[in-house]
Order: sequence, then structure tokens, then C-alpha cells
Amino acid sequence: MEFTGVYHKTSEQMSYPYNENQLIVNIKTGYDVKRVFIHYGDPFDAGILGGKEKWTGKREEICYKKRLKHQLWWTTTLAPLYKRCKYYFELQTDKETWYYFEDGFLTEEQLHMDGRMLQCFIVPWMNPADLNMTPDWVNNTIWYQIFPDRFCNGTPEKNTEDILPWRTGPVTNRERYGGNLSGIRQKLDYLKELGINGIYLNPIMEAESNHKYDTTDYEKIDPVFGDEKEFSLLVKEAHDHGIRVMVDAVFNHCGPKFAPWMDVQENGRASEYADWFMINDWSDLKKKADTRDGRFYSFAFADGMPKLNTNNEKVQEYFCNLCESWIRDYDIDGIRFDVGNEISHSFLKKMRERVKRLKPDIYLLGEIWHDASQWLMGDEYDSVMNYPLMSGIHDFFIDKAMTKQDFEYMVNHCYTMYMQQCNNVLFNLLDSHDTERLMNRFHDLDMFYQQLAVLFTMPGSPCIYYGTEIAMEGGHDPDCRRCMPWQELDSEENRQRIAEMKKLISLRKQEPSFKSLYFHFPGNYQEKRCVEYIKLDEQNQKIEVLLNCSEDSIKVEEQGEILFARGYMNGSLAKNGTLIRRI
Ligand code: ARE
Repeated sequence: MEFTGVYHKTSEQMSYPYNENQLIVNIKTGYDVKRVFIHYGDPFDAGILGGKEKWTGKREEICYKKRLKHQLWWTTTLAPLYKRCKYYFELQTDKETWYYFEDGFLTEEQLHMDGRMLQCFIVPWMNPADLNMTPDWVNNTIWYQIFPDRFCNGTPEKNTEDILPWRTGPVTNRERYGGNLSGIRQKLDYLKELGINGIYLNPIMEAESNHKYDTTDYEKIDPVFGDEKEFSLLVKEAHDHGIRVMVDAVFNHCGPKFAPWMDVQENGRASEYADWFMINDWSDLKKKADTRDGRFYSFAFADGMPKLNTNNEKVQEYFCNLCESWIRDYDIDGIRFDVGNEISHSFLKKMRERVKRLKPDIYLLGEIWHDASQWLMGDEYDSVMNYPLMSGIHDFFIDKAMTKQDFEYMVNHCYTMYMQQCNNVLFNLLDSHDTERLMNRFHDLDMFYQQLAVLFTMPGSPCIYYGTEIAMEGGHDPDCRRCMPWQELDSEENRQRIAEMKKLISLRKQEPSFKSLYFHFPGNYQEKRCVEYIKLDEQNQKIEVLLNCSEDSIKVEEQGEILFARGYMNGSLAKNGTLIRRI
């Protein structure tokens, strides 16, 4: 047997209840496996415990598969009558058939050997309480990320002298431009008109910097942005506009002026907060230097961002109470957890339990830039910021050597890491306050819209970083945080760009099938080709092309599972296109 890469286990995203009735089962094999069948039945039915009785389970072919770089991902959904299931796989190559059990592979002969105990894979019981539940509303959300200091100044008449005049062009992390909560509130009509129904705000609690990731007081809205009343009003009016609000929680570390940290610096080990931080050398906590000397742990090596001990119950309690107050006092809809991969799992499990009890459909989003499976088992985050997809889309456009198959493998890799419940609410983005802006990657509007076209079709929910609607430029952090050029929005060029973004958003929102359909890759992407969004009927037959395909640029190519399109969107509706297969 020359099997390659067969992998299954009855856990993680390989075998899990999707809801109270459906059990999703996935198995990875090499490309040598041509057909897969699943034999399944009830663990207590006679015969399938092994021994002499005949197998009484069912045998069904798994017909749906996704292509990965070196493996195939086979997936099926079962509906176990009694919420429990026992199964094994039948793997067929060109030459042979093997049966795959929890303890290995059996031949046909071994399978029917009298008295042989079959170590099937077992899902003992699909307990509703253990279900990985994620908030449905997120899948219908188009997010808009706002960096508060640079979005809109609602009260310029109250500017203090440290606020610089609102301007376009490059910025640094040292300046303040006066963006605030009332400015965001004044732009709710604009956001609603654009089609946005969710805003993600970078931190707004009191901190010294303009980015506010160095918190001074977690319980106080930074006065430069407004106050508790103003934030309450913003959330209420956002909700009135049908817009949800997600805040940024910086619990991995604090800033240098956070009272517990200052107390520890003053009183050392005697401080009541001594165990709120991770200190290795108490000798000189006030020394201004990066923390490569190991005095205490921090975010990266930033000595002004001492790492909080999220293993400490008091720290956990403090932040759980804080999040509960954010829900009770402001009715927020989501929380994005900064440095989401360094906070302790024990804290996150407690946090989820507490906040979901208060608001079951609150969205818990982790900032994790890599495979986040271990945080997405249903007892911590609902989902993560999908930076792997961002990188994959970016690489596909920048690397001329990548083929559409490479792109297909990348997309499938991103969507086979997690359970479907998490995929449905992935936070898909192409840039953020931590990366250069999308427009800066290519300075090419075609590429810009091609990548947005891809983003808006992917499962999960797309997020556009403020200013993307006008293809705003900006380099790496902090230059990616330029002031929103409100004074230029009325130009013909920006009006066209806003119209293009509105069309994309409306397509994403109007066409349910739109979210699950891929689009045709018409030939060589270096030439200017067209993206086509096709509406399909239930038989996967093309009904109409929803957006933009100049006839001459479309060639019907072989129908793959994910046919990927790249090309220029000129926004005109077309009537002909090519049938593609719906996923
Ligand atoms: C400042 C300067 C930066 C400089 C940095 C060096 O502006 O130019 O590179 O210092 O430390 C906040 C501010 C930043 C500020 C930073 C430190 O917004 O402007 O940077 O504080 O003072 C990793 C983490 C991820 C983190 C990024 C930045 O995993 O959690 O690094 N992102 C969050 C926020 C940031 C915020 C902080 C954390 C700190 O979103 O805005 O920065 O609270 C790879 C790795 C990732 C890595 C990523 C980016 O993909 O896999 O782990 O993210 O690169 O570096």
C-alpha cells in the first residue's frame, strides 16, 4: 500500500456537529485516492460493534472534495438518527481498496474476518451544550474599520493646540488630528449609504498614544475621543442605522500609566498588583529600555507595554467584568481581542462563558495572523482576522508565477483550517491599521478592484479599512493611518470609486448565492480580463452574469471546483457569461 497523507480524527475541524442534527466529517488523502466512501451507523446497532454480525450501517460515497496543494479534502455531512455515530472509510485508488479505521487500515479480507473487532471512529453523542455556536448576523455584515483619530473630527471648534490641522498625506505615530466619536456619529449616514452595517473601532479607552494600544484606564473613554455619554450615543445611533459596533480590547498588555502597573513600579513585590504582570527582575522596573533584558515581559519588546498576566484570576475577573460593563452600559455587538494569540486560553474560556451569558450573539474576534484552530473549538473566539487569506490573495496578485490552481489551493487551505461555523464568520480583510494599504501594494486600480472582488466573494464577512472606498493610499504602519480626506470625496474620481464599492457591497448583500459562488478565471490574468459574478439557480445553472464581463474576454475553460477569476471590473452589467460550479 503506498498511501500518502491520509488523515482523520474525530475532533477539531475533522469531525464535528455543525448544528444539533448535522455532523460534518472531513478526511484528507493524497491524490492517489480516487474515491472515498463512508460506512456509518449507530454505535449500538447490532453488527457494527464488530464480531460475527453483518455490518448494518450505510455506505455512501463522499462526492465533494476540495483540492489542496498535495492532498484532497473530502467532506460530507451526516444526520445521525440518534445523535451518535460510528463510521469508517473505504478508500479506493486505481489499484486497490483499503478500509480506514481509528487504528489503521484493513484489507477487504481483514474487514470480514470473523470475530474481528472494528475500531470505528466514534462520535458518542452530539450534545447541544458543546455545539460551536457563532453569531449568524456576522455573515451578513460588511465591516468598516475606523482608526478614530484619523476618521472624522466632529468638533473642530473644540480643538486643543496639540491637534494638527486635518490634512492628506503621510502621517506618523506622534501626531494627533482630532478624530473623535462625534465625528464617527456624524458619518453614520455616509456609512449606511455606502452599505456598511458593521464598524470596528480601534481602541477608544484612555491611553497616551494616538493608537490607544497602550491603555491607561480601561474604564474610561479617552477624553480626546469624547466621553461615555458620547460613546453610548454613537452605539445607539449606529444601531438605529442598522450598523453593529465592535470595539478593540487590549488585554494582552497595558500602557505605562495603567494604575496597577504604576503601583507595581512604586511598591515592587509588595504591590497588591504584583501578580498582575510577568516580572522577572524587580530591581529596576522604571528603567526606560526595551525589554530584551528580560526584566519583565511586554508586547514585543516595548517596555511601555508591560504584559498583563492573563493567567491570574484577578486579572481575568477584572477584564470579564469590564467586558460585561461594555455590554450592559453600551450594548456593543463585538469585541476584537488584540494580540489574541498571547492571552491565556483559560482567560478566554472564562471570558466567552461570561459575555455570551449576557449577550449570546456577541461576536468574539481574535487578532491572530496564523492558523488559529486551537482558539476556535467553540469555547473561545468565534473567529479570527483572516490574515492568511489576505496574504494569499496578495501573493497571488504579486507573484506572476502563481497559477489559478495555486490560488485554489490557498483558498481551500484557508477554509479547511476551521469548522464551518467559524468560516461563516471569518473576518476577511485586505489591509488594516497594521499593514500598508491595499492601494499601495500595486498602485494599480485594476489590481485593487480585482482583489476586492475576490474578498467580497469569500465566505465569512468582508471588512474594508476606512478610505478603501476611495482607494486611499498609505504605507506601512503608521503611514497606513492617514486622515480621511472628506474634502476630496466629491471629486468625480472619488464619486466613481465610491459607486464601485457600493456596487460590490450591494452584490454581496443582495445575492445569497453570491456568497457561495466563485467566478470564472478567463485565461491569462496578466491580460486585462473580467471578473464575473454569476447568479446560479438551484441546479447550478447560470441565470445571469451579475456584474461586468466584456464578451470578448471570456473563454469557457474547464470547469474546476473553484474557478477563480481576476480581471478588471468596469461595473457594467452583462447578460452572458460562463457556467461555473457553485461551492
Ligand atoms: C510601533 C510602530 C511600528 C513598529 C512597532 C515595533 O508604529 O512601526 O513596527 O512599534 O514594535 C500598536 C500600534 C503600533 C505600534 C505598536 C507597538 O498600533 O503602531 O507599533 O503598538 O508600539 C504582531 C502581533 C499583533 C500586533 C502586530 C503589530 O501578533 O498582535 O504585531 N497587532 C496588534 C495591533 C497593533 C498594536 C499592537 C498589537 C500592540 O493590531 O496595532 O500596535 O498593542 C506577522 C506576524 C504577526 C505580527 C505581524 C505584524 O504576520 O505573524 O504576529 O503581528 O507580522 O507585525
